[in-house]
Amino acid sequence: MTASTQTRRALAYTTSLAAAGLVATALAGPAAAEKWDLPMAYPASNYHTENGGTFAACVTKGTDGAIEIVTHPNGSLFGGADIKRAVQTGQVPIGERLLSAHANENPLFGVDSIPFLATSFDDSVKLWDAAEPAIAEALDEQNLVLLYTVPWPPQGMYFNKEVNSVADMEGLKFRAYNAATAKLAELTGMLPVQIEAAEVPQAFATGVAQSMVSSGATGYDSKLWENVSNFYEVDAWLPRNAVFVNKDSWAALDDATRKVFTDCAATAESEGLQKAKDYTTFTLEGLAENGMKVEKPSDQLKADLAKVGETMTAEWLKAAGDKGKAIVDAYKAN
Ligand code: PCA
Repeated sequence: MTASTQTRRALAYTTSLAAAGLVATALAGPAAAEKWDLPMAYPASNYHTENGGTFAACVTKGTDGAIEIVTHPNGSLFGGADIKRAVQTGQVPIGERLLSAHANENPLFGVDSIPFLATSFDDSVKLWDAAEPAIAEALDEQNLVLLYTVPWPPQGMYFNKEVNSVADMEGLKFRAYNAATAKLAELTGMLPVQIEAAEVPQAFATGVAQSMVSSGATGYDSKLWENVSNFYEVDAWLPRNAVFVNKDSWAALDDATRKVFTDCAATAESEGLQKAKDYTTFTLEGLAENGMKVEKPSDQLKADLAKVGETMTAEWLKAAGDKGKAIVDAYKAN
């Protein structure tokens, strides 16, 4: 039997069911389920992804299955670099992405990657409180509705040798994940190459990268101990992942459904923050247990990086203009 014969038979069958009133009955049951694919860039075992899964289940349950959100971890549906555009253009209705990876579109998206501005979870929350309205507005201008954000743990530095100063970094191949990390590499004499988290294990295994700035979380997720030996807790900043919805998809939802989304998002934001804190300790211990040296930076390294931070802060303030300055001032005033 050919495919088209099969289709014709199926149609004939459906028509006869409809005639019998059976299809109508089936459709009048629970509201027609809509499947919303949610692409994510990080591994399934990472807390952002798990938290997103809980959020997805919350919406699916809260809407009685009318909207079923299905998460796709580790860049499996869209690579990290493509997720935001996929949501903007409506290829998918919802997605999760590292905000600062888009600082090239709008410097405000990089507010959470200014070195040494907000270096603890508490300060990260304070900075986010100051920044959120402007960022939500910037996303809105790009056809996106911001739902929630969750920070990554404080960013430290990974090396395949002991490093006690910026001079020790000279010439290393450095894995970058946004404009700030690439800039940091440049200012420290390293050679940046942009690599998504999903590709990090391979990049280090093949020698494409020898160092990076990231959290203990991503080093742990990537089993980085197989290729690097040292992690320095420099606490440079805490970047955030954001979950956002395509504005047209959002506009099509009724008020009750939107409330389910925003309630689930509020829970995801607070539970995600706690998960981030828990995962910080768990993964730093995990790196050490697997043989890495996990330690505070030397005074020299700290002083060298502070200088780099000053340069980067000045550059960000210049790029982000009045809106950027207003956020930093509001943050500092609190
Ligand atoms: N992990 C992500 C972003 C920040 C982090 O801690 C990464 O390395 O890509």
